[in-house]
Amino acid sequence: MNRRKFIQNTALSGLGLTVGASVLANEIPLTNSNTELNINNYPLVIATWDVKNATAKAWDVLQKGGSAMDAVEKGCNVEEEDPANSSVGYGGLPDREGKVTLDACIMDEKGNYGSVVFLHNIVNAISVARKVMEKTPHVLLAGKGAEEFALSQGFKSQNLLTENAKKAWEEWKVKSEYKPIINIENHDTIGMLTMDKNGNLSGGCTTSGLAFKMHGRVGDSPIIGSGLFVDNEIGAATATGLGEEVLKTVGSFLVVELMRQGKTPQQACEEAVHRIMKKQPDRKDFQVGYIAVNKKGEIGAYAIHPGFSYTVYQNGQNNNVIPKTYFS
Ligand code: SD4
Repeated sequence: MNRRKFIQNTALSGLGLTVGASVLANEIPLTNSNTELNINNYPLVIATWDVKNATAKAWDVLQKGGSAMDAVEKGCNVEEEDPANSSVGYGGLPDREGKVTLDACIMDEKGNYGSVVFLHNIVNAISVARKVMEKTPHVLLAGKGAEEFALSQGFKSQNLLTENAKKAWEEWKVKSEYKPIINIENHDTIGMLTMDKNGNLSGGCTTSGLAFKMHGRVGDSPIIGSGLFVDNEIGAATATGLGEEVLKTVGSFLVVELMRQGKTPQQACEEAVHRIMKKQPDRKDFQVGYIAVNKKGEIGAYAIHPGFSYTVYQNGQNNNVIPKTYFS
């Protein structure tokens, strides 16, 4: 879905937001069959937003026999390097001081996790997160330390602020109002889940975070259990949208745990959104979207508002899909 479509969708959603008719999760019967493998469903790649180039790259890695971990890293790199994506890597919109700061994490089928937060000057934050996972005794590096570690691993230092992003920041500074607009200003964070030909899962999430955030702000995307969670016995989930709300409900972990209890990926994503909305049913000014996959290679997705989409590459087809939403 392109930017204009988002603007249209947001305008439409502003005309009449009503609570969607989806069934409350506690009324959904448990299925208990989420852990059986179904070879017809994988390999597969699923990612937040319309990121067909990224899912195609990940699919290509899987087709060549690559691991789910390699696929997720290479797929996410595509968006990090694309200056047209204003929520990720090079070309990401800066914070209110004009600095582009990146958050990313990665998780493999063994439950290993690596993360970087508040990283400056390095395009491929997800690859640095993988190095943290593989080469250090830690799981999360922040700021200057993360940058120094990246440089020690051979990553190049680069100014991430493009002319377009600088211009957007200068325009924003005129009013300096922090009102992230649903689906427009802060979309395209890439959360990607991959399942290789053996049915093993990995996931990654990479972002420049919310545009014009406070300097030092870190969102959900690099935090295990919030922006991403992978449990190779059960499934995986990832999030996009207002990170503060995902963090408060440990959203991705919640989705995976709900699948462990027998819910389908779709039911689990819906329940995780309902947990957020239950505490603030009348608040309509923010977006959160989840995508999930279970061990059978079944997928689910759900968001608060229309305007969210995800991309799935499965059975040789790369499709952008619009999921159900809480508000219609
Ligand atoms: C954050 N969740 O930093 C991210 C933003 C996002 O699409 O998902 N944008 O809060």
